Amino acid sequence: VVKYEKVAIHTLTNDIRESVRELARSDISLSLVDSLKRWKNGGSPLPNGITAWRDKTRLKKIGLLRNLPIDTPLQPTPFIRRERTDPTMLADVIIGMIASLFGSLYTIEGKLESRLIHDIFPICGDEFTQLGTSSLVELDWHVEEAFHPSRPSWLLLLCLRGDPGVRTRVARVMDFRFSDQQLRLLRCSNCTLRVDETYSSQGSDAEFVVPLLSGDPRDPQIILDPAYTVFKSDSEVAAVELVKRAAEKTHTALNLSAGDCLVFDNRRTIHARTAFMPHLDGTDRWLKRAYALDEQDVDIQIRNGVLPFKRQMEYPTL
Ligand SMILES: O=C(O)CCC(=O)C(=O)O
Ligand SMILES: [Fe+2]
Repeated sequence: VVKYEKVAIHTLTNDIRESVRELARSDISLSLVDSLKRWKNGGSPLPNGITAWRDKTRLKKIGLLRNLPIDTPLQPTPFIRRERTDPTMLADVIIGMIASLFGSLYTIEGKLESRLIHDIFPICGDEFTQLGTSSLVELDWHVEEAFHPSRPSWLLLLCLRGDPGVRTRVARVMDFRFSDQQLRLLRCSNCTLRVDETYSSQGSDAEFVVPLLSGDPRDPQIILDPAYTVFKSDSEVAAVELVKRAAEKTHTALNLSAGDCLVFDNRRTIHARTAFMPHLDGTDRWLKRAYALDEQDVDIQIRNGVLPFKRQMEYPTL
């Protein structure tokens, strides 16, 4: 058993796993958003062990919940973009239930894939991109939906089919050590971000200026997405390199296997993924991905789980 000191880990017993499967099955015929609304009002029906793990995850900023129920038998991993997976997969309900423990399950308007639960598998043609669906290249350090002021508070990745050769890497800002001079550089660095290709054309030519490091010095927030950054100066390049070096030194590398749900604070950690060989034959790695927004981070109306794209962009001052 691998021990990760920076990760809150909880493994379900097989009995609890099966009771969670039954709970999800009883909700599978209803819409996910409706189920979550009911849970929000009536409290989550998930067992206490899972809510206790959620509390530890909030403190540690990274959590791993193991032995969750997933679909059996599991269909072959798709490898074509938007190849619809079964719309009522058990795994969608499971990740939605876990996400709702951390906040509101939501997505951002304008994404080409409009569903609340995303499928992440290597896509034929995306091998060398910096999208979650890449494979042959390392996915560089980033936060999810970096450009958006209502970027996810929490990111969830539920593994349906693992690949023993792949590592998801997560680094907490709280573990970074910088000199005063470096901190000054980071605190006054902005990133100019482009909107990535998972969005339709409405926002694609827009640029968003975001602070790299912001907020309470004892609990700083980070925004990083080098692949979509338009660098405006050498000092911006230096600041991003500094953060990436700190992440290389302090990160936790995890290999996800079927039934593992990795959760991390998307405002206080950055993440990356190692390169791997895609087979595009139905056997590839397959994750479900979901975004959760903290009550306190919701500053705009979410309707049916969709947060409007266009808004006045306001960030904390540096
Ligand atoms: O595949 C992974 O482990 C992480 C993927 C990722 O960063 C993403 O989909 O945003
Ligand atoms: Fe990501």
